[in-house]
Amino acid sequence: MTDTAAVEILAHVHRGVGRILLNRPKALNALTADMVAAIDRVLAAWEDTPLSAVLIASTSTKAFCAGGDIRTIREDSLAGDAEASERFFASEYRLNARIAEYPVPVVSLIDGLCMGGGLGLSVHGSFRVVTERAVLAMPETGIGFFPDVGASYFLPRLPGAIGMYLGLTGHRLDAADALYTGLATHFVPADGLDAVGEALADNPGDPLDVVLNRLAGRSPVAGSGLAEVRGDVDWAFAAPALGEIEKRLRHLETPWAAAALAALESASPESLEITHALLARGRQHTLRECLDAELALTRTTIRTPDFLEGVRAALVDKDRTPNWRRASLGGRTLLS
Ligand code: QUE
Repeated sequence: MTDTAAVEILAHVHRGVGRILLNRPKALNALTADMVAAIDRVLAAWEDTPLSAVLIASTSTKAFCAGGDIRTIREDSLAGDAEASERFFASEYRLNARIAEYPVPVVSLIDGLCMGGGLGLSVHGSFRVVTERAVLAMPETGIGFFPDVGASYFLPRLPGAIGMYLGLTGHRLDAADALYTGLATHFVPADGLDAVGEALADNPGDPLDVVLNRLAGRSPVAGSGLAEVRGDVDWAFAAPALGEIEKRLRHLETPWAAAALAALESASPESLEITHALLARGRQHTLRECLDAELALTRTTIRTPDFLEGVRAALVDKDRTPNWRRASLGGRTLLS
């Protein structure tokens, strides 16, 4: 671990509660290989420590974690260093699996942006607390990638066709939507987050769920915009093929359907094909199987023109006008 990485992850134990703080605020806590390795080492060491819970949180009020450090993945791919990317994804997905199987409850405190790799850190744990500033998304089809970090396990297990909708369009959820889908489990106002660790330490005999519920302000779950369009989401996104999803969205003629269509039209057509196939079959597989399938997919995906172009447009030049290899849907997919 380099000195820089040492400060990008802060970890300590206080009164029987472990706390891991993501501390790379300038990059919205995008996960580097060193950060993944550091979190994994901390969790491995704490497996033999009697803790009541492990908290994962951020030093930034803007972001919990914006995802993986895909800028570096792109640079490694362009430099022909596929092994570096392979090592990154393999260790990131191993960490996702460790969190899912961890003997101590893992509680993520999501204040601000949480995308991709940030969801990988949080959703596989026991509880996800969101604040009024939380924004959750799986936006990978917009950069020529696909929803990974176990998304092929957790998205198909969301109610109805919500997971397919989120994975294909990258739609952003607020706190109310996140609670509605189950991606979040509890609401705590941002100014109450600092009290979570102490409350867990003060009540070691109470179920974590009960302690977290006591800290909740008025839950905003009733205000979920996603709940209001749920019928249309389920009808459109349960269609058996991408072309059929688009046809149903066109048929609906609602503002929500128009926005969903626009999102599909701006995403990488190849990413949409891969994502649809991946999510359609994820429900039959274990988390480990899903992570293995995703790891295999990363090997081909990071070399595609759409991935290099998508990361360029979103994160390097920031022009947000990717020139995808294929103009629209239809044709072969990497999975067929
Ligand atoms: C899709 C992604 C990511 C993304 C945008 C997408 C992602 C990621 C970042 C990101 C954002 C801000 C930063 C940064 C990275 O954006 O994984 O370093 O400062 O890390 O559409 O998958």
